[in-house]
Amino acid sequence: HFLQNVILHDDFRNGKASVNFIKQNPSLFKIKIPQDRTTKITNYLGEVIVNGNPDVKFVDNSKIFRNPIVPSFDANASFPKGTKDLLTELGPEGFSKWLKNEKKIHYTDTTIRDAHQSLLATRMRTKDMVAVAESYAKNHPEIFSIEMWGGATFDVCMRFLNESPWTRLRQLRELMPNVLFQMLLRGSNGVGYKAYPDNLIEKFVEKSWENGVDIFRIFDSLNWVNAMAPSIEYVRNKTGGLAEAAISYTGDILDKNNTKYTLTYYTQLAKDLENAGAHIIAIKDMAGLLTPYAATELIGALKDTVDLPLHLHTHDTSSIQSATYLKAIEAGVDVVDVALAGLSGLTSQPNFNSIVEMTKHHERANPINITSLNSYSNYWEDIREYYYPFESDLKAGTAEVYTHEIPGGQYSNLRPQATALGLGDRFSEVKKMYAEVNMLFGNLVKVTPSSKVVGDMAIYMVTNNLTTADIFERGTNLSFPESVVSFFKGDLGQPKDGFPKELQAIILKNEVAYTDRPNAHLEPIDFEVEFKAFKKKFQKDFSREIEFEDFLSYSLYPRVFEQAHEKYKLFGNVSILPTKNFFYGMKQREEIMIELEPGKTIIVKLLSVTPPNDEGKRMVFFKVNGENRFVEIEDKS
Ligand code: 3PY
Ligand code: ZN
Repeated sequence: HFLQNVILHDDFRNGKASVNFIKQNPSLFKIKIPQDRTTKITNYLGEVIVNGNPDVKFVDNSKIFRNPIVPSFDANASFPKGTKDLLTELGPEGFSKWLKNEKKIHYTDTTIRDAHQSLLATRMRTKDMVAVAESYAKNHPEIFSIEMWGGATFDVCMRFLNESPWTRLRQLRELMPNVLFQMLLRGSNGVGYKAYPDNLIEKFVEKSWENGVDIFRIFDSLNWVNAMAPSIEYVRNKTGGLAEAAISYTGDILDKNNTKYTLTYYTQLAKDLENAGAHIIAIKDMAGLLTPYAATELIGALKDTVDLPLHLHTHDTSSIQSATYLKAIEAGVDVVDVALAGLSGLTSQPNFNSIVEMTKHHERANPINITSLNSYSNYWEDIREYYYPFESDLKAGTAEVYTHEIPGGQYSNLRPQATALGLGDRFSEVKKMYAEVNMLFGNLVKVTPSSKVVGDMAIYMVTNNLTTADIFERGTNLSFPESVVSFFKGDLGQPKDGFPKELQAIILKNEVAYTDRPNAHLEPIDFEVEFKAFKKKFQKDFSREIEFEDFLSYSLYPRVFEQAHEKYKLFGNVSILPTKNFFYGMKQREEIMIELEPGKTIIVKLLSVTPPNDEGKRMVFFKVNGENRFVEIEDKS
């Protein structure tokens, strides 16, 4: 720091320092021990300024960002009563009955979970959600639920944003205490891509509830009830929340040639889920295949079969899914999933704002202040700009989805994935192969993680120029993607009608498949022993008391957690940075405010960046609260 004071002194910088420079400037010895957090955050900024954020593959320097406006609200007013208050009052069973008896259509807002998962590769940062949360909860307490957790958000949060998913949940809960929070749970796969020990899923459900989740949408990527039943039970036994069990929709019930996923198949599935203890039935149309007339049939039949409210989810990949909602609403669906306009459409959910307008004079209309709702869409439209590197670049809806059946969230990822593997020009082949692999694998329900297995195989086959015939002829000599082998072993559970036997033998070679629950092959976690070991390993680097929730993150994603932790040690809490600076660093002379903690804000200005020295290092000069500082960053270019 003495050196820092010398280098940053005006006389020294202007070449006016004489031999007496040090003697004449006793202030050089006034060394202020740097605030650890400030050092870390300037280290992060310096790193991104010099080397870029490794997650941002290209930077558009001409991009001009707008300033997102949070619609006004009364900070001193209490929160108007919403569905969360109703759940507390009625309990899960009573709430479920209330919902079923409601005449008006209800809305789940997916903007801060599935919408950005499906449009922006799940990169939405907590800060941008938190900024608008209280305003939204106060101005729109009539919203049925906010889907804000689970699915891919859990690991992406740690992996790419260096945030804790638990902190996101808690911060939002505090700012939105009146509206139900909803998460997506992949049944026995939790928020991961593989099976976990049952007692880990049980603890995860319990802690999710304690931290703020109310509705657990539970699905299984093969519609296997055995894989969903334990999670339904955990929600019922360990929480006061709602178990919403999902039937994942695939194929077309109106197609008479479709003998596998028929209307009867779905109604039976719904009945089984009701018997397993569900409070709500979700129809999870992850690829957006439920056509309007199919919705009339399906919703009608489900209402005749189960005594539970129905909650419809879709993706607008085809661009006609608002017609499906219209038909579903006419047929009596209770809740539909929508995204605020600015983050709706294409692979995301249908447009909330427009659906409200569409149903305005309908007998089931839910009166929502559309002018206000539009102002929230505008907020997200402006926020979205900051995430431009993660846009999938899909320009229009596609009717191909009915052929390839790729889920919305996967579809928007598949093109960048294919491009990264050098298959950019062969994306049509990848889509075609996806459909072919699906049939090769016996016509599957395709949703995370089974959809990933099909996608991996499709990419593998296109990359290696393999045909279906090749798989049967040369398969014993091929080494298949790990996810494919694991799937055929039974690691994701059992598909309807089992695995195609000949193919299974080719893929597994000498490995033995099993037919019971994959979780049955996993040792339960000894929480006491393992949490202790975890604390011992990580506590020293934590600036706060380590929590059981951290241990859950680690248990679900050990490597991701460790890598995030390494970054945390270097950079501290980067979730406090404005999104622009988190992704793109700072421009020269740019000045930003960073709130280190409530009431403690620092002002950081970027002064200059030196060319690399002999060791390839650059010095990045900042002014922090009026005081000069620099960090030394290795230029990796
Ligand atoms: C997820 O599992 O993340 C999904 O959104 C599946 O549709
Ligand atoms: Zn979805």
